[in-house]
Amino acid sequence: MPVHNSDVADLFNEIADLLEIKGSNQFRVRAYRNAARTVGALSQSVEDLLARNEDLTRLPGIGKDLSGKIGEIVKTGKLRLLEELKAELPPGLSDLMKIGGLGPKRILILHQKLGISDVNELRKAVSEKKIRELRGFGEKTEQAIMEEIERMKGTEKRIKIVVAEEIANSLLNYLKKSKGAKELTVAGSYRRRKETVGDLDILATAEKDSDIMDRFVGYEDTEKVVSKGTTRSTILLRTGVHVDLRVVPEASYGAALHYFTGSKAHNIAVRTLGVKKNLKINEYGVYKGDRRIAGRTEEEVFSHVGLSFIDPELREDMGEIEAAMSGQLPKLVTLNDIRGDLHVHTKLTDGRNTLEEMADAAKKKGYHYLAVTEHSKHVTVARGLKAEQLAKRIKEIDWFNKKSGILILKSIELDILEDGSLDLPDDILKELDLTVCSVHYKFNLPREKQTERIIRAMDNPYFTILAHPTGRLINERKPYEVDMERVMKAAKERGCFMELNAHPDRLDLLDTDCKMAKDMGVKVALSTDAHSTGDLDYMRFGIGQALRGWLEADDVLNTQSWGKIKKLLKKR
Ligand code: DGT
Ligand code: CA
Ligand code: CA
Ligand code: ZN
Repeated sequence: MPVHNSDVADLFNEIADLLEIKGSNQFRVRAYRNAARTVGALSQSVEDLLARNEDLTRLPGIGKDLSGKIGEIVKTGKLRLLEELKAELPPGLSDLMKIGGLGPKRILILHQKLGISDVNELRKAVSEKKIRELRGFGEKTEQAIMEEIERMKGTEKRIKIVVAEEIANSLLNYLKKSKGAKELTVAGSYRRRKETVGDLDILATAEKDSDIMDRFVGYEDTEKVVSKGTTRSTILLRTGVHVDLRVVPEASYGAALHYFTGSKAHNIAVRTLGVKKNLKINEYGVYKGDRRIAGRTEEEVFSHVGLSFIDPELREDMGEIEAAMSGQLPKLVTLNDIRGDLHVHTKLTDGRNTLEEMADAAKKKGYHYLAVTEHSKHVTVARGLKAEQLAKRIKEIDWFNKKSGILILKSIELDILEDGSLDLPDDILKELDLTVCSVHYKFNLPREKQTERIIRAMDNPYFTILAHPTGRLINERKPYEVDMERVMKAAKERGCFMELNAHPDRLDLLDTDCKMAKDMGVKVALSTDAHSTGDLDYMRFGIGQALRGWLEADDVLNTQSWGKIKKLLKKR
């Protein structure tokens, strides 16, 4: 399994928690927390940096010791220091840190006075009203702790689509080799291409004598077989992911696929339509009285309730039922419609490949153009470009375009500074074909200020595309506070565009924002933010998200020819 930056950050934070519970030196605690933050916010994976022999001590807050620890995590997937600390303390103690309002000092008291070592014991102590007896706690605190425990339920980490895909593909490849296996599909949120999934729901059909269930529970990455039956089994993988396998009769396959693809809200809406037609719809089929009248394919299920086929990505009960009924479903954008990528990095800043290599890879995809967008100078960790360096890059591209079979667009990923100005002066920006503008720091401005900051940046005539417009990093950083509707209105007025960043750590715009952009007539740039040639393939995740946002080819900027885009830009 690859080691993600978030894994490293998690381990460092856990160490900091345990050190704090132990009452260790505050500087030492803070060093781990800072390192966790640095690694969590990096745009490149530390695994890749190390593979390229990069010196991690170049990063802020990472010294020799911590850089060695990162190496240890990447190599072994764990940390000896953490194991040692855990051995000294009860295992559930660090989970208690996740409860808001419970710092390490209080956890230590709870542990010493009441012997509490995990969330369950804490819950028990709360219900027995024991917490309020402790000095410095009281009834109010006890109540607050209870509310926090309740709130924590259901906030377990969901896995990113890119990780889910890796897991699903190897498991499917393995299951395909089962004796007598026929259909094999991953349903659930995975099939709806959600940006994260809770668990994987696999559906299969198979011959009577198939060994698919035995094979499933024998999968080598299994940590635990949760349950095993003839038609349904559940395993827990070492990665912490639960997988269900259901083997269904062929006559029910379409009904089961529809049911287990969900979403739940969509299913309920479809079932309600069925009830109006006196039909019962469940995972086994469509029934008139006791008689099954359909269920072999999803199309059958839809057509019996008067609907045309609805793509899985649309099944959220967000208007798709009404649209399917009236023949108004969108003609969704496809990967084939994409003519170029408008946000990629190269070796000149923090990318892994050269301009030539990126251009070659884009050409192989059949792209007509590629905008190369290095970081601007404010991003010092990525050695962002100053005006002179950008000028040099522009000359290089002019030369390159004479001989290459793909049009390289002159561009840059410009930092939006705190006051809403752009990171480089207009006299160099005017030499570019377009810009991609980003918020990379000061994520915690109040909503009003953040909104103003971005809109002020859009006032600059050289502002073209707002990159990763929410600033979130999935499972790592919340979106910043911003009034997206005002931002889009401003983009519309000024002829700017919104990016849907296809990187699986980002995937913003969100689906609902895509819909808003479409409704407002603001075109969306679907870009990968590639830092290597391989990353160009992230476009498929962007397409998934675009479909969830109902986007059609014409709603997407980079389905257009460069000539057409240039005309759109001229409107500024
Ligand atoms: P996840 O795993 O949290 O990312 O989301 P899903 O959508 O994959 O949900 P999951 O795994 O709990 O269930 C898979 C599908 O099964 C779900 O999308 C719809 C269907 N389903 C599950 N429970 C119910 C239910 O109580 N009623 C209905 N109508 N459908 C359900
Ligand atoms: Ca699921
Ligand atoms: Ca499930
Ligand atoms: Zn970027």
